[in-house]
Amino acid sequence: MKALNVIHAACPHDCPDTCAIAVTVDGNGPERRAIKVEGSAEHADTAGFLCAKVSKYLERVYDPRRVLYPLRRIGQKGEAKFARITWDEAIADITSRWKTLIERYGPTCILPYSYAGTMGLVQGQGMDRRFFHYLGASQLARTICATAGAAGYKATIGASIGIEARHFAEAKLILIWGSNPVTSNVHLWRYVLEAKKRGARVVTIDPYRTRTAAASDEHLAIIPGTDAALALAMMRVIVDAGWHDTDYVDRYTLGFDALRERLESYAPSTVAPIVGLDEAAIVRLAREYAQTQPSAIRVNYGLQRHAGGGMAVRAIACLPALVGAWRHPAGGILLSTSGTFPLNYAALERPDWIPPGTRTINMTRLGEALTNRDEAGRPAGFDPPVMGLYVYNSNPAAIAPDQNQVLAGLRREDLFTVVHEQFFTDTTDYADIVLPATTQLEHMDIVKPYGHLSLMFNEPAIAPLGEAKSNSDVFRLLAQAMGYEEPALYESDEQLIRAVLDVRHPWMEGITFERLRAEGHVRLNVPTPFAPFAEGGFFTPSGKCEFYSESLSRQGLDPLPTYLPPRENRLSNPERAAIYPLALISPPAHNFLNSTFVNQDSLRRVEKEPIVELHPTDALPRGILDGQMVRVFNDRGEFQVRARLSERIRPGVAYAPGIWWAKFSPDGRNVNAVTGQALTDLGAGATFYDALVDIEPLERCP
Ligand SMILES: Nc1nc2c(c(=O)[nH]1)N[C@H]1C(S)=C(S)[C@@H](COP(=O)(O)OP(=O)(O)OC[C@H]3O[C@@H](n4cnc5c(=O)[nH]c(N)nc54)[C@H](O)[C@@H]3O)O[C@H]1N2
Ligand SMILES: Nc1nc2c(c(=O)[nH]1)N[C@H]1C(S)=C(S)[C@@H](COP(=O)(O)OP(=O)(O)OC[C@H]3O[C@@H](n4cnc5c(=O)[nH]c(N)nc54)[C@H](O)[C@@H]3O)O[C@H]1N2
Ligand code: SF4
Ligand SMILES: [Mo]
Repeated sequence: MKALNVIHAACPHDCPDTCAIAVTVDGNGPERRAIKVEGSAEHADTAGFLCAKVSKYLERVYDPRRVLYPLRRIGQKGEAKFARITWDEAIADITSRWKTLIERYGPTCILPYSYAGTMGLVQGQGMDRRFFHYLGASQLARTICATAGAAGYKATIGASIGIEARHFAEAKLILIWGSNPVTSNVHLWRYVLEAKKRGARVVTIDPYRTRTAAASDEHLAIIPGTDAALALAMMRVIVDAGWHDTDYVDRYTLGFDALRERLESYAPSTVAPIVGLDEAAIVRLAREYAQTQPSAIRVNYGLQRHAGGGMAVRAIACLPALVGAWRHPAGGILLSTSGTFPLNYAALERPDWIPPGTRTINMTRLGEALTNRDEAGRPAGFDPPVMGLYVYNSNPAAIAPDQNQVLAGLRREDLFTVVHEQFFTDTTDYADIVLPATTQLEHMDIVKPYGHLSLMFNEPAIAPLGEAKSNSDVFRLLAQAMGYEEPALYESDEQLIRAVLDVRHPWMEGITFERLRAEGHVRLNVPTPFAPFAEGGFFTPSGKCEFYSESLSRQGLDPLPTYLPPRENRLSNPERAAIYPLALISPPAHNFLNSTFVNQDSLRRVEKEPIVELHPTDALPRGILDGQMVRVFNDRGEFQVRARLSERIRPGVAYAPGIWWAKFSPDGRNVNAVTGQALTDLGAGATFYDALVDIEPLERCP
């Protein structure tokens, strides 16, 4: 008799959908194997299907090329030559090196580097935080993805709370703004299709004709980084025509008169050449937005990765309050649902252990931190220098901007680098010690989504493969070898989950460890239907939607929404554009998840190879033919890819989907060789898509 069982898992990846996964296992104990993963039909938002990537998760789990044992470097940094060692040796090596470094430089010479390899609260921000807080390591500002928009949204709405995904199905007009849900949020797209079936119109605002744009009723190909100007021009049209909801504005917003004055500078005729759209298209969009209810905006990350990314989200987030869209559950805006979960992060992470005055290093500027040089090559003043780097849940050699500087830092002989990984990535190539990590099927966790409203439980389905250990297990071993006696550093994964759930809040009532484990997923007790701001109640200091923000003003920032142009753009920086005329964007490839899955053969075969798409009018004068190898370059670096000519991209913009591993790229570099470390206006976020380049053929055609 076979012992087939179905286990509740949750997708760990950095994707808003956080799917409920049903894992079928065969057998028991260490021999138990996972034989099938499926989307759970019981979870309303997962709706019984997984994306193309995670449907193949078992290939990842059982890939023979996984890191399965601890290893020590025996070659040069970057060579990826290692010898197997035991866990005891690895832990002793790491902690003895750290103790020596701490004695000489103090604990902040150690820098943890992690992002969203797993979004689980235990494995992503649990024991790791406790351990490094206790040790007194440098704090890492985790800015690589979402902080610009989060800050802009917070200044306006007060917290990352918005329309519940399922209500998109009832909207009559949907604006998909700087987002590509067919690729990056496919379970939301299902609701958009449902709305379309019921007659809704869908408009996508994106410089590139993505799968989403192509499936929309209208596509507005905006110039990258100019979205705030478009939103402000829409507001100008709406207010001039008196189409705003004066009752909603009077009761639930702050600063309308100041906003109206600000809009003086954003006439559609002024904005049209900035955003690269016809004046008539702007007016039409504004009219349609004001006159169609309920209207839902899906704003996402594409438009944040520019100098003014925070203000762009802030300007767009003003729109629903102006027209009173929030009155209906299907009206308003959705950036992220993460602020809807009232969890006890202080109990989970123990920020009270951070020694006062500990410095914070911005993860987007890793190159600068590791080389102790700024972008211009001047001393950057990190004192003490970063001497120990511990990487987990991230692949900075591939994903961090200004790759050449990052790699120069990782190559430093005197930098002691530990990388805890599932696979031999671009980053493990530079490690002194590589540690084997478990996958989601091998450890326990709960996952808080940012696209829906259920907490998700992940039961370990199988025993760890080889000698793999979970992040939390490794930190317990490190704590022991460091000689730490604090009992909270040894709590179990279950205790960590109980700690984060320990809150008194009506939305969390009855959501216990036992219930999550038994049911696999539990929706927050928010009112149904969820219309969070139908009668105001914003989470800002004033309780209103803040067109005018006193808190931004106190930080010396513009209190009103404004357009801050990209740093690298034809109009804002004509000198640079004369040398590097093309604006390069590098959004996610359909079959990868950031740099995860690039090494999975079945998925890489679909993506084939790294490419850059450019418009024929940009390709022809450069002598670039379809299919030819080209060099994409600026003063930060260069990478080689195959050119694809296409009218999907607007002229003047180039599109290089990511994030390829350097080792699968023709010249050992990827798109981040040309991106920069400059930060966004709000939230100190990354500006990956604010990068001017030029492109030339590698070999001229005869
Ligand atoms: N398949 C897949 N899914 C993913 C990921 C993945 O790598 N692959 N990554 C996950 C992660 S970490 C994230 S953060 C999200 C990202 O998911 P999205 O928010 O969808 O982010 P991007 O794809 O970066 O950008 C969305 C779109 O914005 C466009 N864009 C670029 N610049 C601008 C601009 O200035 N204005 C406007 N209006 N549009 C612009 C891009 O062309 C792109 O099509 O997806 C998650 N889901
Ligand atoms: N040019 C360009 N660069 C970008 C972006 C872009 O759009 N364009 N997008 C940016 C964005 S939005 C993001 S979010 C970042 C993403 O950057 P990262 O968060 O670094 O994401 P991944 O590339 O997916 O790498 C995650 C790594 O964690 C590992 N991992 C998974 N689970 C575990 C675990 O349990 N334990 C340990 N120890 N390791 C684990 C995986 O094997 C994988 O190698 O990249 C950014 N970089
Ligand atoms: S990556 Fe996103 S869509 Fe795919 S299974 Fe995970 S949560 Fe679902
Ligand atoms: Mo991200």
